[in-house]
Amino acid sequence: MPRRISRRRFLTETSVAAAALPFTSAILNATPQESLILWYDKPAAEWTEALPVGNGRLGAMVFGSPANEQLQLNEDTLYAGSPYDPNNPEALKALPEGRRLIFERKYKEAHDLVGAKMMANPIKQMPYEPVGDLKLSFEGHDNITNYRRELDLNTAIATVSYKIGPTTFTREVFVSPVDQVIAVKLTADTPHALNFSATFETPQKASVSTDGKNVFVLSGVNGDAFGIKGGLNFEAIAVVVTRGGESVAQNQKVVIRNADSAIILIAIATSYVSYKNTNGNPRAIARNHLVAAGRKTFEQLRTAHVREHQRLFHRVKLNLGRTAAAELPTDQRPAQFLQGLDPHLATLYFQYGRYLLISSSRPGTQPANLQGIWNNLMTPPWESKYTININTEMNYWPVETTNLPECHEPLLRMVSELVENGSRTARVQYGARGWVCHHNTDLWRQTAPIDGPLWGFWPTGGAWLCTHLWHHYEFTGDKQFLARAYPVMKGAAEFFVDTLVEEPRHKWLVTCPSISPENKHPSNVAICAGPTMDTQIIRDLFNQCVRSAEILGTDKEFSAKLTDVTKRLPPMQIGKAGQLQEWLDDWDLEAPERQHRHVSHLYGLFPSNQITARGTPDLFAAAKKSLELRGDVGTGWSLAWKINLWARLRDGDRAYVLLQKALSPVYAKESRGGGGVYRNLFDAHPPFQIDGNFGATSGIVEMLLQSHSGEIELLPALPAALPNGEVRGLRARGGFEIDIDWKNGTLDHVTVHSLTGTSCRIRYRDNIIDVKLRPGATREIRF
Ligand code: FUC
Repeated sequence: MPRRISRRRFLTETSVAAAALPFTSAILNATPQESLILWYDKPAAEWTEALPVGNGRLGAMVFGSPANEQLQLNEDTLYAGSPYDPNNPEALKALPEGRRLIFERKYKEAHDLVGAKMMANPIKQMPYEPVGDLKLSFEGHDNITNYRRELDLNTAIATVSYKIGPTTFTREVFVSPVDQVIAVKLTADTPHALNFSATFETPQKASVSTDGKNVFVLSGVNGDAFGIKGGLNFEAIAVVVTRGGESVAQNQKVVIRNADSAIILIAIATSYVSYKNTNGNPRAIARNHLVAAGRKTFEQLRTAHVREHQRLFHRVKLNLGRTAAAELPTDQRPAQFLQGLDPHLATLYFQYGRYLLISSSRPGTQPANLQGIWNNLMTPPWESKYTININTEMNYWPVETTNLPECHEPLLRMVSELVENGSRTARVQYGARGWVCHHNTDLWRQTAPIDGPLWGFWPTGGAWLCTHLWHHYEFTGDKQFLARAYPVMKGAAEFFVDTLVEEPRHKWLVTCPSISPENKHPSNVAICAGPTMDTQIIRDLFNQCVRSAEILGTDKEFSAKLTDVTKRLPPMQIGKAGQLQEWLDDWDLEAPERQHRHVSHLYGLFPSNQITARGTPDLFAAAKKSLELRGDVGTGWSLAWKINLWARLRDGDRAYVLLQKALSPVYAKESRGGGGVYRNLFDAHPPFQIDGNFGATSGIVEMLLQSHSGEIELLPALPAALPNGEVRGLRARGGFEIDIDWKNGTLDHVTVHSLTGTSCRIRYRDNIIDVKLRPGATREIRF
């Protein structure tokens, strides 16, 4: 069980640390509640200004307009389409020819062949779709004063308040993970002052009806997409309960007159049962949730919601100092951060990442997709699905380190769900055993190569996802979990045992055809053999299989096979500029887009541990050279990856420069695009993509704590801009929780708490301490 961090202890220590900080008075006045709020003095004018709430399954974006409130609604299984089979039987026939062309270096011909014969049909996967909007209209709420809207990360509640004359109107919104409803409370502090109408609107094929005088219902079917017919029904039901006043149904609306307060509970469900079953009964599910929630008072719903949120959220505390800038409306703070005046924005952004993960990925839900669970468009960018050549993995980079292992469950479950369709793709398209997933998947767990050869002909996506199974074990030590995960990892490995082929020059075993994600080599196509990232991922997968089999006491023969194959994988190579080669050939300097956003070959440095300062110094220097050549430009997630990479390269100041870029306001006139944040601190690719939020949260951890090289290293990349601070409750591999306090750029002390681990080695700079601990025990250490 994770340790509860006592608030008293944290606050006491905060006050102590504050004495060393330049911003003493501000810190001493701060309470945790005040310090983790996004707030604004205007309603959201655009979707990326609205505030996200969610329980992993249901999401809402709260706009906060006084006269016309809008809650844009999502349910995480509402994708277009229905179970489908996109595998292309032509592919197997074309495979030998494709390989021959690549090994003869006829890359353009190979690209054309792969494009014509080997891609999925349809060539796109299904988009994630919105449910619609809850619309509340308040006549006469135009001349308002004292406007404020906020999202409190400590309670996961969005609030709007304003005054009309002497009356204060408030709205509170949360999405309960306990009771599975979106709950809205509207109040006015003058009796009978609350008048509004409520209804649903939607871009879906759907109808709105009322039921009695206080219920309204949205019933619809999902969309068709790319030739695949929709096969899901969905239903959203809202019930309005008023205190004082009355409610009547009128033209698909519920109208509330002269109430003191009103509560709206919304339940939403689809007929999705699994990736191959759409026979659920959304009406029954939604009604059951509403009936059960309706038995509780609003206070009871709220208390249970807050308690469950805080159970996860409060496991980690971070204090990087606080200045007066932290009191500004949130959208004014990025500009201050860029000037070095608002270190607390880094804390808020770090905790926002944790908040967004808790709100978009909980046990039993779908994993967080490209937009988490928040999407208002029927045709969202990249279908708002799962791009697994970086984006989905990045979503889960902070999940173990920031003490949210439960939130990993949706992704880990998705990996096991990919096995069935992935085995079909392996068999049909490659004639291979095991399973494979290319660079994307969707609700229907499709695995075939999509989009086109430049993006999609990449067989290593499923293998990368498998490394998350191993990481979950590394952090938790949960052997029962490993026993369930191992067959999934083994199946992914089997695919490569069957499909790796000998390249002609060195006789190394390589993937072919493949790509180094989305980056063209000098032939102006991406198709190639054995890109460095593939080999790194396969080496991880094979090693992790061998270690798992050892731990589980199974599969000696298969492990021996994997060990043999591993010896024949290409080594990582250093090219003519001293860089880590992205491809088998030393093409990096001649590649058409040398500053490409994907830094795939640096997978070996982060998230993997194949390249480390002490273990592989030459490769470490080469990886640094590669990152220098790539430059600091990039999309939101690219900047976030580079924060983690510079932290692994032990350059905290460069990591901090990347964090500043990641936090530049894209809404400011001078912004030139290429990463940044929107007003609601959603990451901008642009457009909005949530991976950058999660990647930055992970990057901040990597500045403070790393545990990938067999030891727990404290403050390995502390930026000069963050000389004083404290963090509580980060997790390290081996089953430990770590608290770190630092002053004037130097470690003050560390507290190690064992969850499951019994011994660890702790490093601070060149000092090492070996620690032995019983599970459950805590030790404070000064170096
Ligand atoms: C990959 C990236 C794009 C984008 C998309 C969702 O294809 O190259 O930049 O993030 O995924």
